[in-house]
Amino acid sequence: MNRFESAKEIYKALGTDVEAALEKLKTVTVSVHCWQGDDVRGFDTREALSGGIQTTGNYPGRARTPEELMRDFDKAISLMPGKKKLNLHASYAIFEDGEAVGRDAIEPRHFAPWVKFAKERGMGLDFNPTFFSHPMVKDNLTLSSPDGEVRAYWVRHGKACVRIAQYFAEETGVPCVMNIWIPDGYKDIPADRLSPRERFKSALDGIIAEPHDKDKVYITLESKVFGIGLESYTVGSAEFCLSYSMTRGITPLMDNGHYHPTEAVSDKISALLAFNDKIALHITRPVRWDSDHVVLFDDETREIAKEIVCADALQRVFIATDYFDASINRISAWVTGVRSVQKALLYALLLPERLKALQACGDFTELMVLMEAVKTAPFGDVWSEYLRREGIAEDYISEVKKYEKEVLVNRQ
Ligand code: RNT
Ligand code: ZN
Repeated sequence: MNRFESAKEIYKALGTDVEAALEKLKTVTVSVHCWQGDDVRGFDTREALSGGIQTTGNYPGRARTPEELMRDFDKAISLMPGKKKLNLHASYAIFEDGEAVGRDAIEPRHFAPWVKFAKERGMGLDFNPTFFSHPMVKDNLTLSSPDGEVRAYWVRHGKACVRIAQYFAEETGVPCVMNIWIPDGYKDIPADRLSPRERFKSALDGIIAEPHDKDKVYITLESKVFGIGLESYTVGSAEFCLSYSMTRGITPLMDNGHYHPTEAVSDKISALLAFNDKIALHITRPVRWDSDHVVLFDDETREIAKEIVCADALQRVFIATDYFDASINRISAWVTGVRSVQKALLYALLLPERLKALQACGDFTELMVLMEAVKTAPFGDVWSEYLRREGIAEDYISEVKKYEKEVLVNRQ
């Protein structure tokens, strides 16, 4: 018996149908963020990364142009199994030579090369307005700014992005998730916490009023607890964003780096599923702060996947990655993070159904024993088989190193 067949037997004894798990995994889409490839720089401005988020490291080979980013993304996805989408930010607009277009005036045509790229690969596209790294961010404020001109500029940006999201969905035939996250906040104790939130609320109302098909464009809103330089107050806090989403019928998005360190997004998933048809996630790895480290196959990533799978919500949760590490090979970072999410999903799909029943009948003793037994089941053999069926090699570091030598080191 080969290792996979033997693993199948072991899982069967635990009560798991391995083939069914593998089949189900094939139906899950992970939205892969484009911004790991260029340290969240984008192409539309020369501004430094702002908004209280940071990349650290100076590993050689950052993608500097759309062509380089596409090439790197291609390399990365060639090393990832499963269904993928490409997640773009508005700052990745591609302008003709000499064309100067404000973010408030971007159009679908500025993303036509990305649409072509996605279509050729049979992938859907997700989108994000970019409310950072831009001169119209004043005092770290965008949609909540007391300056009406600043607010209006960013509302126009948001609306332009809704139109682009609609275009993405129509062109690719895959619904587009358009996520709104603003960095707005204050470094020090604010005198007035309510006014910025009231302004953010009306500005959001303006953006979501832009006509779009609700079954093609899913507008999501991402909350946050603090940013670098914005430690004391964040306009788009968890309570604000959740209340806004619920009252406006848009989709809440949770980034697992955006909560206090002892809070766990894994525990929040079911709470939101009880009230929302769809929810969205940014999967990241916060180390002591919202550091956006590369996602690993760790406890919380597994627990997040477990919650989605146990709630039978794989088709209700938009799963996206969001991390950026500039201290190691960026292609490897991309692949390690996305593979970790996929591993976690497979791990969750291999959990015995019986666990839930044990909880329901109050057999907490056997529940604990079975949960522990699963941890040492031959997961790796099932993962290897999954990769084999997807036509993806287990090893990716040699490919990455080869690409680094042939392509990345020449980018000085
Ligand atoms: C920032 C948010 C946001 C960004 C990306 C680039 O803390 O997580 O999602 O990381 O939009
Ligand atoms: Zn995020």
